[in-house]
Amino acid sequence: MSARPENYPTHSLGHLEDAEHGIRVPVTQIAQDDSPTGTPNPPLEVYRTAGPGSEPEVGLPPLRETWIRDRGDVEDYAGRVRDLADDGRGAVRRGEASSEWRGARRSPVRSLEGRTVTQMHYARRGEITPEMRFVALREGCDVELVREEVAAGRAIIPANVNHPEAEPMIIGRRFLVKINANIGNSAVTSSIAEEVSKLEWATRWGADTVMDLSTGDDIHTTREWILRNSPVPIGTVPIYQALEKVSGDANALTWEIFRDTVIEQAEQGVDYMTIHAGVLLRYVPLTANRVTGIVSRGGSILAGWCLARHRENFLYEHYDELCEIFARYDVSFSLGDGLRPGSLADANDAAQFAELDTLAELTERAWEHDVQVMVEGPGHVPLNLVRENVERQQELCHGAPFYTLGPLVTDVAPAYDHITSAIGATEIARYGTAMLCYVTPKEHLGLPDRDDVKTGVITYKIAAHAADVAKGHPGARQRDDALSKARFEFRWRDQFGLSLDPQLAEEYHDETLPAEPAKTAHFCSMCGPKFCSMKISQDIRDEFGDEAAQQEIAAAGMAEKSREFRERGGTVYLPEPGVGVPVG
Ligand code: IRN
Ligand code: FE2
Repeated sequence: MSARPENYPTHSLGHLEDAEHGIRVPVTQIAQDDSPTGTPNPPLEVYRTAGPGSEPEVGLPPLRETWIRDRGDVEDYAGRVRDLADDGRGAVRRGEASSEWRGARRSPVRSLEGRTVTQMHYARRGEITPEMRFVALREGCDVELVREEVAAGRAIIPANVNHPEAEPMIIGRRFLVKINANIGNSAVTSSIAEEVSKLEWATRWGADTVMDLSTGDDIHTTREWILRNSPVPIGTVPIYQALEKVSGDANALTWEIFRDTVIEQAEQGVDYMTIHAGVLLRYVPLTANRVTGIVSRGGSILAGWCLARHRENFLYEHYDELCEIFARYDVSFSLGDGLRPGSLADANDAAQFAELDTLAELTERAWEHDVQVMVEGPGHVPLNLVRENVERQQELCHGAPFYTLGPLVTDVAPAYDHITSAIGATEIARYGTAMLCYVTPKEHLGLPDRDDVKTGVITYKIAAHAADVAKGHPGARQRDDALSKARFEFRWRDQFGLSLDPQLAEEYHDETLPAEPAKTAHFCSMCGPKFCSMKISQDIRDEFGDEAAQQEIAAAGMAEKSREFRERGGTVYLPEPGVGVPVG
């Protein structure tokens, strides 16, 4: 097992421990130097999703396997994965042949007939699972809060029983804001190993979940490799694979083909699936006068299907069956926003909000099956209309987690849409969105490469974190405060180490001040030694002593000003000399 390289020399792998229940949560420990005064600065422990590292062909250790089996409500069975491999349905067979899988081949599990194995089900029965303990430790909160929020549907822990490798993660407004990175969205990719390396790359920079949007030939095998190597929950949009199975002919799609695809993916361990069941036949005409029509891929496939057959969306019609399948594996719904606006002009329109009404109905129907749900949201929305989106969703869907794609707050900046969307993402998360789907600089233009993935993830980490701070989330500002202190004390290396992208911060610094002593210099290249505000502030502090002494000086200064004020007659508006008496 190769250990995952850490981001920076001051970073190391640490653990939060719940010894009583045998649960260990990995964290990144960031070491810090002492302050110039000699005061030690304790290492900072920060949230980490990169997992322990794996060899792609072997996969990660199945962390949750015993937790799942000890509950005694799942069974092994042959499963469709094997059936499919035997019946020669293209993708699977080709995939099986091209992979050299050396890890343990597990047969899939599912719940015993009639049993529900969702985290929501246990939570509602008052049971605390190891998964709940894990996320509580990770979030630094009481496990009872986790159980309550999951039971009420206000948070989800996407945790398919066939994805034992995953470290449990919670999505809900009472918890840290999460971010998702999409990988693998082209038919012309890249080897499977490359997809795994994209996954590692995304989690290394802090993705909390990853969606595999692969559409290529080896779709099944690619997903298998991703799942076996993923320490974070994996999401998919099964309609994409279903469409592949009918060679891209949307009219040929049927419920049966879709259902089989869902089961196939559930057996592999997909933790949440985007289901565009809210695109109803009668809503499609509402998009006719839009500037950008239907921009959701899944949404347009289903709208096309509904129109061609003039029938109701089969996902809506068979929704309860879908719930029953999800309940047996603990797959979470990510209710797709197939009618989300694709431009500022279309934001908050009738089509979007009609679909949201249906997503609210579907949320409650899933809850009747104890199936976990989050609801997807836009898109493109002007800043002044962003807040309404999350408030409306939260009200209609009774607090079910909102998961939004940005939104972009302007359409004028292709190549910078990670920024236009991070502005909307920060705003929407601040008012309660639980997870943000990242947008990369290539949005609307092309496929993201490694650099774009990194830029997208870090941009979204910033949005999520800024929202956590604005929400007053307990402890959210710790890292900011530590970094600010390091900056003020000219502990350059700590400043880099505490930042989201230590290497780049260091690189930028070194561009102008490459010499090693500059890392301890009490100034930076922006203002130089003479004009550094931090340096001047420190000099002031040195001259006037500690905080108490400064307060005394400040108090004396204030008293003096107050005396002056009274002596001048005690009016707030003072006439300029020689101008005369003010009139009003
Ligand atoms: C998130 C919120 N709204 C949409 N998303 C994501 O967009 C969704 O989860 C998926 O990863 C991606 C593409 O979805 P469509 O275009 O098929 O709806
Ligand atoms: Fe867009």
